[in-house]
Amino acid sequence: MSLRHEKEMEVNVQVLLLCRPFSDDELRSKAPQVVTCNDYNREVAVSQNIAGKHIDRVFTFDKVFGPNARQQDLYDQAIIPIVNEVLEGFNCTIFAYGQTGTGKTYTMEGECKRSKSGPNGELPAEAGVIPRAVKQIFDTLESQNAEYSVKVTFLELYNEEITDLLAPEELSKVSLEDKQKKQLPLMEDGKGGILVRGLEEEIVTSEIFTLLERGSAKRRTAETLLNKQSSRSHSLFSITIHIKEATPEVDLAGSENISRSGAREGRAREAGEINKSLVTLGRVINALVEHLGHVPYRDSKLTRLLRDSLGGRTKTCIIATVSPEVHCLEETLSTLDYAHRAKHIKNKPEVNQK
Ligand code: ADP
Ligand code: ZZD
Repeated sequence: MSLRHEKEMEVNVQVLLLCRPFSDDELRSKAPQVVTCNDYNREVAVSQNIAGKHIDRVFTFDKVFGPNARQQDLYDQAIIPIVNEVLEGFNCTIFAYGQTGTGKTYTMEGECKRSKSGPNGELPAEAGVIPRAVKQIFDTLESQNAEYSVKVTFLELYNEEITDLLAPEELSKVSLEDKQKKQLPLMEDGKGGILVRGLEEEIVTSEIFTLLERGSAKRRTAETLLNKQSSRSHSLFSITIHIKEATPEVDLAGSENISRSGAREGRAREAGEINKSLVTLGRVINALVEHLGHVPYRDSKLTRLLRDSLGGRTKTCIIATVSPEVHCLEETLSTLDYAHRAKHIKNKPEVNQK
């Protein structure tokens, strides 16, 4: 197969479904389970019978992870291959979509619990996609003796405003007004891409965890200070890798890869307020699936940032998260419908070469 052919191949967005376990409280309240996962058949069933009203629906996804799946299962089965593609030169995006409280942050970031890491520098079992991907990237590059550089960015999008979660400290006691000056603009990069002007790009070594800590601490501070509801914020973490090939004949075959993770979203409307980014994301997916001529990427910052990931040249994996709980049923069905539609989006991944 020629390279040209390979370049023009369309691939579908990959969609994974993840159902979190019942929390201790939910277990105590003996809430009925309305979501049943069959990981092996990649199916998820939603069923409920009340007062003669039956809901019975089955959805199939590229992979299904039921409540017993561990962080490592998801990573080994679904994410390792994606990170390998990043290391081969593709741009890849992984993003989580689902109702608040269904595990987007848990999945993408994970939790540190008490122990900061396991024995001998291993990640804790509760580490999510981001720290595991970072580890895989450094482990691979180190084992290849490659000459490389790794840069990361971490931003938060809230109410159509972008804040840099890695910007140097001075934040703890800053006034609300000062912080609003820190909003960063989105700009076209002149090559059909998009960039966030003024975003801190940190060159990292494997000592990245101080940086992650800075990011999540800053997000927490901002949430408290500005009284933000995390249910309406989106976080985006990106990793860019440049690899210099060792072969002297080849002059600088570099590659630039971005692996993004957007987590955190919530109801489309809360207290009468519209989450513009989330609503637009829905419209973009709809336009792509229905092959409508106009795709309204430009209508929100989230969709501008994700433009290349939805119908562009990036390989994209969506992790849809749901709760097993009966009270979430309506939102669960809407997440499943939405995620299922997203399976039909096609991208045309291209390897970066420089
Ligand atoms: P979101 O980011 O979607 O709002 P969170 O990641 O904050 O949701 O998860 C909500 C709660 O559920 C947290 O207390 C988290 O620890 C727990 N949780 C989510 N997913 C899992 C899982 N797969 N296993 C165990 N606990 C989980
Ligand atoms: N989910 C936690 C952060 C939060 O909401 O604050 S967990 C992972 C990815 C990006 C940012 C932070 C993390 C996180 C962490 C917690 C505390 C200090 C540093 C980093 C984490 C969790 C498990 C393994 C590695 C990093």
